[in-house]
Amino acid sequence: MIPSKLVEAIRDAQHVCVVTGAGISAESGIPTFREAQQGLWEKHRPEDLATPEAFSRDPDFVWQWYRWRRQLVSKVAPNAAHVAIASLADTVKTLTLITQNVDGLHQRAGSRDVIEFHGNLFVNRCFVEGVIVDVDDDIETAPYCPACAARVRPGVVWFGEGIPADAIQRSLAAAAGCDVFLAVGTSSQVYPAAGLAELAQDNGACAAEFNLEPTPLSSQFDHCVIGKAGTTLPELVELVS
Ligand code: BJW
Repeated sequence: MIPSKLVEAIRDAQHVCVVTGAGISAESGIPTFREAQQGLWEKHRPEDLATPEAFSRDPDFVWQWYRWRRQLVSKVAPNAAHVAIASLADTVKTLTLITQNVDGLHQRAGSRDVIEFHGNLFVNRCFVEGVIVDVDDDIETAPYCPACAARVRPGVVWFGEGIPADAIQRSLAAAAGCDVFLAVGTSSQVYPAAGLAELAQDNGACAAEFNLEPTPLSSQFDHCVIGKAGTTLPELVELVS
């Protein structure tokens, strides 16, 4: 059930800011972070793989996890929730889309100018210098940087690493300047992304959460819509249009 006050707020909004997390890609067949992982990875906590320390310790093991995820993402398609956000952007005056996901599914659904808060699975960087490198990434072991021979890592943001400067600046500005803030399919446990909703509310925005279940921040949102994003977001877009 979509609250009518939320529909009205979106209709009246000059600027809607949307932050998405792994839950929006779940209906495409991509496992979320804090759900049980599949097969080889089920014994490993993603938090233990998504760190520079884990890569330093065993680059090939971490590389194989990301290679498995690249292969998985390549086989799936955007779902109704990704499509709904792309069409919401055509309905409202300004929409800023910030995604914590690294899978590129928003872009494949037609969203433009997506802010990739935690990087992109299909970009590779030198582990030492951080520069983007063009390497064959469909191999079992972490490649070597063509310039300095350090190992090559996925171009994503791991725990303890800073958010890309352009992404954080644009996201802070969008959250502080929007009238409506939507958090979709995120457990709201990872910062600074989870703090954007509070920033938006502190600056007067109406904030709503779309999730399968309540999160640690649910009580702080103005509205919580429980359900699958692939169902609730198309409903929202239909009501707003
Ligand atoms: C559905 C659904 C359906 C399912 N429909 N819903 C403040 C307080 C405390 C700690 C910190 C703090 N500030 C920073 C920290 C430390 C840390 C942090 O947050 N730790 C917490 C865990 C406590 N943050 C960082 O380290 C960040 N860096 C930083 O702060 O740097 C400072 C710095 C500055 C300058 C120099 C150096 C440093 C970086 C965080 C990076 C996170 N990286 C990862 C991996 C990315 C690469 C990869 O993909 O492998 O990002 S971890 C992982 O978590 C990934 C995700 O983007 C992120 C968020 O997860 P998400 O998307 O919320 O997924 P889930 O699985 O948790 O939730 C899915 C949700 O969907 C669930 O709620 C389901 O119910 C729901 N769902 N199906 C709707 N169909």
